[in-house]
Amino acid sequence: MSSERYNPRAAEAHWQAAWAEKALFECRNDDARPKYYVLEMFPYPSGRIHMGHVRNYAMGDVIARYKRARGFNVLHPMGWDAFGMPAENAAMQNRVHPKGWTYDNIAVMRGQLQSMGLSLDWSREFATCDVEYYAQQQRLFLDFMDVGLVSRKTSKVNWDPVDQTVLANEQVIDGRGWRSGAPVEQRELTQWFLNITEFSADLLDALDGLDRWPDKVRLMQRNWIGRSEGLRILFEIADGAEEAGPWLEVFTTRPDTLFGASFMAVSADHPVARACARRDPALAAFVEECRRMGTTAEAIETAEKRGYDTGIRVRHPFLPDRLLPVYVANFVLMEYGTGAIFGCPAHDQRDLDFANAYGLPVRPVVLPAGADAASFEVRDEAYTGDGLIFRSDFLDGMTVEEAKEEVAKRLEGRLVDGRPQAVREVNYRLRDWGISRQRYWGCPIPVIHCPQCGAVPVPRADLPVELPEDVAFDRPGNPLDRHPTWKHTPCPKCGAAAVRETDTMDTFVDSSWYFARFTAPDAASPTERATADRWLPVDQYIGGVEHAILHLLYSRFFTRAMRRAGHVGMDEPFAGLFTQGMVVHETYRSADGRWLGPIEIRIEGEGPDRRAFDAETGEPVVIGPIEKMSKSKRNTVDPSDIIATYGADTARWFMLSDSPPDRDVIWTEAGVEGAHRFVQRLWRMTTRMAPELPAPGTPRPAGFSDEALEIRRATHKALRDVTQDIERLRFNRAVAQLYELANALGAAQPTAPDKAWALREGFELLAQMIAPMMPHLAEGLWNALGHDSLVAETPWPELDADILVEDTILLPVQVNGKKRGEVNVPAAASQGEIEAAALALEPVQRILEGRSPRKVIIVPNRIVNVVA
Ligand code: ANZ
Ligand code: ZN
Repeated sequence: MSSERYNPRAAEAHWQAAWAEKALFECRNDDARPKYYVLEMFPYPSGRIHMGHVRNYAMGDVIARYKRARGFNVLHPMGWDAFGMPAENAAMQNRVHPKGWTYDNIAVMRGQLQSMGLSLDWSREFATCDVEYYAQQQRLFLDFMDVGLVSRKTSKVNWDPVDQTVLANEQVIDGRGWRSGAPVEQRELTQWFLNITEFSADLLDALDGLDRWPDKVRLMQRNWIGRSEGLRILFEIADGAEEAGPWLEVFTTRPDTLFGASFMAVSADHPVARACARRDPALAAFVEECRRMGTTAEAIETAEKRGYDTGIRVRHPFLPDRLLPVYVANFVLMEYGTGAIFGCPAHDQRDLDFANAYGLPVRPVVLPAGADAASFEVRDEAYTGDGLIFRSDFLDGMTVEEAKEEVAKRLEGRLVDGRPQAVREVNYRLRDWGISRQRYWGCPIPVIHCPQCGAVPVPRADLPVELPEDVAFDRPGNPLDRHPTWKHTPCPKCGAAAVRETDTMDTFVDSSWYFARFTAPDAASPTERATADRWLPVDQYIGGVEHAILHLLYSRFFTRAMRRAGHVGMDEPFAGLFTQGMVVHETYRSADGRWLGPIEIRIEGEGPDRRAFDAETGEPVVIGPIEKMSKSKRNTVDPSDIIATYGADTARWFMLSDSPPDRDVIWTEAGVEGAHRFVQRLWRMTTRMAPELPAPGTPRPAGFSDEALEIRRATHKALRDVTQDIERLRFNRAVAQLYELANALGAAQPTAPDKAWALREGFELLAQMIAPMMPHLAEGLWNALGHDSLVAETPWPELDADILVEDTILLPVQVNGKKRGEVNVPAAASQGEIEAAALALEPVQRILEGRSPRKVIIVPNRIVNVVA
């Protein structure tokens, strides 16, 4: 069989069966070896895996296989993030049940992942829509209630009047529902919240300790949590509505700009706005209009800044004669700070836009370095940079920081109506997490609403609250809500007729603790505490940067919440995080603007002469920019097609080879073919060479010729570098090293016994080192080299570092005047190192029998004399 072409299809199935038969990747919780938990973000069962999955899981599998070979007890599980809208959309469009649709998709995708030869522990697999999983999630919800992390509040939501559901901000596109296209309304709804803001400070501070996370992800989290240090200041109401009260309280992060204040603004929901609206119908209309506006950051940033003068005037704290007008403004949120601000147009863009629209004064008070105080002006662009304070009385000449402190100190020390006029305050932009969704295909919130007792938790003994299966999707809205029987149930407290909560949980809840569940997927409680504590945190988490904010933040919150409820003993779920780049591909468009897929076109020529044609009609096709693979642009390549044609190893190898793993990788046909040629070459080289090599386990020769040493050097240099590259997740560099080693081995011939031995070592190590990336081929090569064991259960090779020392000298070693051997030491080795190397020689140790030598005499560059 030796020089036949390698047949990946047959070989891959064969080795997958061999691994499965020995259950090599099932890991045990009671294994005493050190643990290593590697996890890739679990997929949504959309129907088929895409190239992004292949890349993600190929990387995780390199780590898993490598760590296993290094002697770790590796946990590498897989599951399904299986609740969510697409299943319901499919139900509405195709009249299939969300459950059937989901589990069918899972079956297809499981098969696809298995064809990749991933070293996954399938015995731990679950889907978040399994009753066993969401039952435990309901238990967690009740536990979180008990420890004070659940609340019920009204909040403004984006409401899609056609689909009759709440939309996340991302689902509102240009003010319309992403699915229905209907104009989105703002509604006040009572919803369930998880109190993530209890941990704002800790979630922020602990980012510093996550030193194996990318800086950019930590920065994104920091910005999302959005800590700001500021001051609450009371402004005296000098003139205006009685009902507004004597003081207006604002929150500011820039008290240094106080002398530049030219107006005040309050949110449409602020009590002052409500009070004034009662006597002013025009203001009431404006307030209504503001409420309809979206609450997204984008809506607020992009909307035209508008306001309404209430007629109220307040007094500047340091300038008793300056009275500032109070507006109701559409860019001030009630949910942040105090819902009221002072506006300093010169140094805040929103304030400037507003001031320019309403003819309010613009007074610069921060002077940029090098600017001229007499002529410095701000017109259309606010100056938000640093500088020295001017035109500000006692603050003049101070830095921004000094001025902030000075204003704080003076106002803190001034009592008004018996309280300080200002207090320092830290604010966070992070909001509590509203988890209610008016959807069917999610985890039911385990609560019953009783007319007498209010919201009553479902008793734990009555869990799970199971989703009913007989639901109809013929109308929009939540099928749970209009189910004839499901929601009716007696109150667990008083027995009165009551109704179930029909909202289900945000699917981000499902993915916030699955990594903990994998540690004991069959436990009768959310976790098995001791087991979870042994496995967590995940040592290496890998996924797309699109989850850098919400998923990771929610998981970090959940871990803290689970700790408070006694389910885990740590705060942070992921010790190491890696965010992989995307898989991108050229795009193709026909003359009439249709997108064409890579298999629908034919390429001719190369370089500047490269042209594309419609494979069917022969019409010319425009080659467009390289973009993220997406169905809409049809520039996707189906992993199953690639695996069927070239095998999983080729796909994995190519995914790992071309670009650094955190960058985008360009999928090209030529690249895949190149990878496949390498697979064939390795097979050919190894099977041809194997018969000429000494048997496995042949003792190492006493010495090596220069040529043999050269082979060994290439081998061990590759081992050293590949090991480091895998440890540092630089897979593309590891791949490059392996190409180089293959070239070196391919050029050598086993013309003498020492060279043949060195070649066996080289080919064996090559097979072992490609195993994390191309596990099937590696088994084939290992087998061709005469082993009946599996590479997947063979330890990582030992590095022979000595032979890598380029400038070495060979020193004879004598014991009591008789030559017993030689040591190969770096030319620059110290006396101590030479002595240690000499004493480590096997014949020397035999003579010493564990005693220390009486004396070691080293004649530099000549000889080592051991006196025993
Ligand atoms: C005066 C001022 C002058 C401000 C200046 C900024 C620049 P961060 O950093 O995000 O916390 N603000 C306060 N509460 C607000 C609310 N409810 N809605 C909208 N804006 C609000 O932002 C704090 C700044 O945002 C505050 O500092 C306040 O404007 C505004 F040159 O006060 B500042
Ligand atoms: Zn009751």
